[in-house]
Amino acid sequence: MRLATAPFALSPHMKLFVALAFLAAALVTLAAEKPAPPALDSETATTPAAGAKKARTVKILMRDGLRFEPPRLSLEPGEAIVLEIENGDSTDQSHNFLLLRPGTREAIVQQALSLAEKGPAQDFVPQNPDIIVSSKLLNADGSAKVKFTVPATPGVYPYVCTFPGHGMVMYGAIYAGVEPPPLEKDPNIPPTALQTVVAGGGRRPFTQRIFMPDAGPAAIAVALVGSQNVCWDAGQCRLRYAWQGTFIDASDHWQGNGRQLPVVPAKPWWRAPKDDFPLRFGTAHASSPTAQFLGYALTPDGPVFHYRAAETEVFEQILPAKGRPGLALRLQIPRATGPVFYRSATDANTTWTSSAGTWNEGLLTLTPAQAKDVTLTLTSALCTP
Ligand SMILES: [Cu+2]
Repeated sequence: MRLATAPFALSPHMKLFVALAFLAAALVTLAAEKPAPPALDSETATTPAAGAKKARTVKILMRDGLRFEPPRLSLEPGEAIVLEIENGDSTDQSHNFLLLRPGTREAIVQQALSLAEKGPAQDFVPQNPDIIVSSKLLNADGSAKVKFTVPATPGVYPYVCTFPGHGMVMYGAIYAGVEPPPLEKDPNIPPTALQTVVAGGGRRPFTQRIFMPDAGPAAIAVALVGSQNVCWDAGQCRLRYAWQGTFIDASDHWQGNGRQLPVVPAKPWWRAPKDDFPLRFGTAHASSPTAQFLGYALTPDGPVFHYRAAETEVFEQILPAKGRPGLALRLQIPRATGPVFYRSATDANTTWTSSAGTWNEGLLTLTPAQAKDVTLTLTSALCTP
């Protein structure tokens, strides 16, 4: 539609079309700004206005254990959304979906309960102007599309299932123009949500073999005790990067964008250089040895990686640095036959120290005796103890 170039050259037919388009756009806005009638049938709720920005499709799943997946979404205020809701609960439970005005979840859950025997006929959706949009009751494998416009007022808009008995645990939140807090500190999502979203459900230490961004296919993600997390590459037998805060988000349906890799929720504060295995045996300038991964053992402090490099057996454990901002890397090389060298990767923010050996411009030299058990400490100005 070339409105800008030919504003007065519209045929009567076209004028009607344009008028209808604006009316439709106004209705879409109204649906968001004014209380929408509850139990809007998804397919008939609203139609995207001609010329309006294409609605974004977002998926939400109902899962076993009375959970929404994802338990929270970040959307733009005023954004047009097509929400595809799917009941993927394998335990044959029925669920509905209601999007609410901020701070109204508990009251609406109570109101839905008070519907009593009238509940089923209205899909357990009460009459309440604080309901922005709702779906019908979805039986197992049922699905619905709900179209709505994210309210223009920034805020945290709860969503909930009001099927009797579900509302107190089965909920989540849309963050509209508001920065969400770290998942584990989010008061707007239920505690059960961490189990589906953060791998390990917030447990530390926690070790998971998983495809990771910026690592080979045999990556191992570790949530260390405390707040540090690392990606250790079992293909290359070395630490690849470290980040602080929430562990990986391994929910593959997050925001419905089909992302396969888990999300590392914070920018790594340290990254290993590309293609540089850090250990050398015998001479510092030997070429990079081939490393073979032999497995890992779990300890109460996290995994101990076991590999062989240049015929030398190495045990490596990554730990949080005690009382310092960063990591400790404990190396145990029981049978080195000559000096062992560690090529540290330093940048402007990081500092390496060690419990033994001598440093020379980022190169650590260890005698075979020192290499039996040495701890390197990597501290960074970019993280906190
Ligand atoms: Cu439910």
